[in-house]
Amino acid sequence: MNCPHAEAARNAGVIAIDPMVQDLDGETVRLRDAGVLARIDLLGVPAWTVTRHAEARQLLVDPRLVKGIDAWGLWQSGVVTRAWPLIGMIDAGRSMFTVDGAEHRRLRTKTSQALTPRRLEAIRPDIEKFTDELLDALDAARGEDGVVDLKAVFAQPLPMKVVGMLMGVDESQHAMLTRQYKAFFSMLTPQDERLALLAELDVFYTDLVREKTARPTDDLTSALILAEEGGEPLTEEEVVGNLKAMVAAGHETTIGLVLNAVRALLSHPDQLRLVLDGEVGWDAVVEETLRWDTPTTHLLMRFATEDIAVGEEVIRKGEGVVISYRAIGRDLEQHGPDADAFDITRPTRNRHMTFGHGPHICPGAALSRVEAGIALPALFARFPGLHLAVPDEEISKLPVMTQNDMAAFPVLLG
Ligand code: STR
Repeated sequence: MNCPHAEAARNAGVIAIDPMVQDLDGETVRLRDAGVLARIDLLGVPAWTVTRHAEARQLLVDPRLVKGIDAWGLWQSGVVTRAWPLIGMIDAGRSMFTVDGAEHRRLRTKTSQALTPRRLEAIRPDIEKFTDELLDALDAARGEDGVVDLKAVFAQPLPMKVVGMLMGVDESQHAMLTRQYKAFFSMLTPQDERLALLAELDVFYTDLVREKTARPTDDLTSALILAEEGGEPLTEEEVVGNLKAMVAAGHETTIGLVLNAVRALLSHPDQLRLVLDGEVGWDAVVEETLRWDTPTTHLLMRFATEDIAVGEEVIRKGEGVVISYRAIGRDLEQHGPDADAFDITRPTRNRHMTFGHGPHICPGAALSRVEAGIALPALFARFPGLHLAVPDEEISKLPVMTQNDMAAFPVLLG
């Protein structure tokens, strides 16, 4: 029966997340105002989201919330299927991203060990070399009007080169991967195309894992294949799952970090001065950008295996919970009444939770800090007159629901 009143009552207080990302700041404030836990609608699918630092911190270590999609009531009942455009964010194959508990530790240990700050020192020179090459490419890519897209020529290829080198993905495949992930994340991609490209990527990664099984090299993919002494090796599916997660995560999120930092500095010249004069370090820029303009807007999803009370609300068994990192970064209780301001001198700038918390905390956090920590100072040293080629308001976001990504970032190199 068509009953508009019942429909309205059901929707009261539900915030529909805009797939076109037309007003990210407005949406973030609405989520924050809606409470610790907010009801959201993700393209017709209901979920909870946690919008506050303190409660997210608790939920992220709560073993009653799990990542495996089988615990989701809407999936069990067949309401959510592979036809839902966000399904690829959750049902991404068995990997450290989708498994909890002891099995999760088994899947994750080698990766997190390979990405410690100490181990990363070894690849710092490679990252510096990639950065220098891409700065040359930027110089050469200047159009007749002097405009160049900092995203396409610099911020996008750098993380791809780094994660490609780590995982042993040949350079010849980087452009293909960039294209596929762009289509994967975009809400404008029809779902059948998205499922087809995920299937193509599965074939690509499976072939890569078979090749590394036959001829191991010194990359992380080969290390994931080889068993620990006396330990159980990961299955092919598990290695493929981890590889997919690493490439997708390492690539997409770091683009956002680097570009959002540049954008924040160019639109806050006083802050840029502080760094260029050496009064505040680049690490402060990186941390404040992570807090203020998080690369990941919403992280999908965890599922309640029991009823979980949070403040006044109860997450029922089987319901899904999203972590809204952008809102969490703007938490007034955690960061003060000026949480919406970009301020690299803010005392709480390091006390953000943008990499998550608990067992699934981002294993690539140190890597992204190294990448941004090299890329940003090198960019401003090489092009001290760098500035936006269009007014800041004209930079458009990509229609990507979960990631904070822009379509292009036109700059003049000065
Ligand atoms: C993309 C599709 C895929 O094949 C595998 C994964 C697993 C890791 C996910 C990734 C996804 C999407 C972006 C994520 C990443 C982990 C970190 C990254 C969610 C679903 C973030 O944005 C934090």
